[in-house]
Amino acid sequence: MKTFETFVLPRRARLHAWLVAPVAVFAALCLANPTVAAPAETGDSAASGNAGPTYRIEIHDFAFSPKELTVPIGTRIVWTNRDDEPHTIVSAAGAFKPSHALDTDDSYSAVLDKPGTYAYFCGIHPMMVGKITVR
Ligand SMILES: [Cu+2]
Repeated sequence: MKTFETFVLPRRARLHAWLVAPVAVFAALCLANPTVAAPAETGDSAASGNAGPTYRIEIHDFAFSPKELTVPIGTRIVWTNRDDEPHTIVSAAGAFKPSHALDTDDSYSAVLDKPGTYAYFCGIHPMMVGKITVR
């Protein structure tokens, strides 16, 4: 069974590569001029590049819970499969990358950084649908 970490770490590692160079330059500038305080560079929002909140959607008995959700711009949505059956998360409009098949207790996340309505479904069981409104 894949864990949440095996999914998240490679993504973090890629993001880390994006962040390291500018952070290193900024740190060098701060060392050269000690009156400028260095920002904290640890923590989830710094590492992921999104400062928004996190909302969780669970999959129970072939249904997303909550099925509909309204969230602020920049929210990270984390879906977790609590069924014994695999499920996937697919954006109806291709607004985010489809998930792999989630095993039991496996999670998938996407950051929704544009306002609008995001309809999604399970690619294995297309009758499983959900909707997120971002504003
Ligand atoms: Cu499914």
